[in-house]
Amino acid sequence: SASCGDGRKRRVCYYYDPGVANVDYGANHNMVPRRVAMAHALVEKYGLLADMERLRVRPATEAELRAFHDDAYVRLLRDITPDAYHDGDLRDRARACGVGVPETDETDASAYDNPVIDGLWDYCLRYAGGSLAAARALADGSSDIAINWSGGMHHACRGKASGFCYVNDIVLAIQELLEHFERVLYVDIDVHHGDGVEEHFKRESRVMTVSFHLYDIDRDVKPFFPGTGKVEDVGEGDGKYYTLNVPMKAGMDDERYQQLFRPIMDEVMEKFVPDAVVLQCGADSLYGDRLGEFRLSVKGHAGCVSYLRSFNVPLLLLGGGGYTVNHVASCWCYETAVAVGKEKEISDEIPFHGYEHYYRDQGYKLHFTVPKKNGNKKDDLIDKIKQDALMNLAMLKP
Ligand code: V1S
Ligand code: CA
Ligand code: ZN
Repeated sequence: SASCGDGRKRRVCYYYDPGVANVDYGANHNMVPRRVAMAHALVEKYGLLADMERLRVRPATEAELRAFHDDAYVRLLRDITPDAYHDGDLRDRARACGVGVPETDETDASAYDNPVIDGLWDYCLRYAGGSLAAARALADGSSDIAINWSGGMHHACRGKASGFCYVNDIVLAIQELLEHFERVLYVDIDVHHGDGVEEHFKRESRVMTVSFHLYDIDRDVKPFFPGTGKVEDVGEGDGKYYTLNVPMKAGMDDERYQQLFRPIMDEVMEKFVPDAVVLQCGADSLYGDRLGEFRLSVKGHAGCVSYLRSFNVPLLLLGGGGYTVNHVASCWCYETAVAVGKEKEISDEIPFHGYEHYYRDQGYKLHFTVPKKNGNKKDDLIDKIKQDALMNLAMLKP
């Protein structure tokens, strides 16, 4: 039984399968699924499992994946293994689907975004199965909040892997929610644009997608991945204005992020009135991330979770990016505590849990510190982004 600031209890269910934490993208790869095992070990040691129901679920089925992904791609994911990749035909099929090593370089499979990894199929079925089960727990009314930190793979397309994502568990979960709820809101606080989810629902008025991300076309080298998500992209046809993009500059801190997040989400909640909310909690928007360039603290990031939780609408919490693994684990553990309403009760001292050595640089504390940056506090850009976003929202029928 979880109580919280607003005094209301939430029934929380939680999916964790060690099978999704033990896959290896390769030695040089930024994506380290072990971060989910680290988050889980903290959740367990802080005693949070007692406040949640643990989801034990079967992996997704091929048929379930085909609710979004095309047949040939599903077959490819099923058939491809590091060994089978030597087969010329399979290799060509894999490359056509964004999986494996591009033509130019045969030597270092680990240096590419979506490598052919051991246990790939099993990994995909399990993290997708977790998100589907979590969606069902909300749909059947048995939970108020459902959590799958191994999900949130927002870049995967119908027939193509992209940005470390093979199967788009978010699209699958939203489709499941649409069977039971009239309107579903998707919110994405990963530092990258949630392009795969947006693309699929951009013509749909029953799903509103909102992504906050780093977007910088004025870069000298190349745009920040994936290069999409400008504020002018608002959806199409019936779905026009049911897509909202909030592009931000590098260096966003807690204060400025919340200056955008809260008023924008207030307006979205008032205009769209969702029956369920899916929050992709990509932790690469935290300070010190190996890929991201924002400066959020764990509390700043978790502020988004507690804010959306306070609307008392069924809430699905998913993972996503996050490449400084100790920060990621701190963040998702703390957000689990927010979900059950115990964030005030968990100690800042990292308990012994087998991964404590990762926390040496942050003094074995759960919360790392974000150094203050001296600079212009008054930031006109924030007002401009906020105005642009609110103008798009004003076009939504109330
Ligand atoms: N930024 C970035 C980045 N870094 C890598 C990378 C680094 C080392 C490796 F061994 C393998 C890959 N890839 C990228 C980006 C993809 C970022 C994906 C973010 C995913 C998410 O957090 O939103 C959700 C889980 N890829 C690119 O920039 C593409 C390339 C254009 C450049 C890098 N090469 C390796 C592929 C093509
Ligand atoms: Ca995002
Ligand atoms: Zn990301």
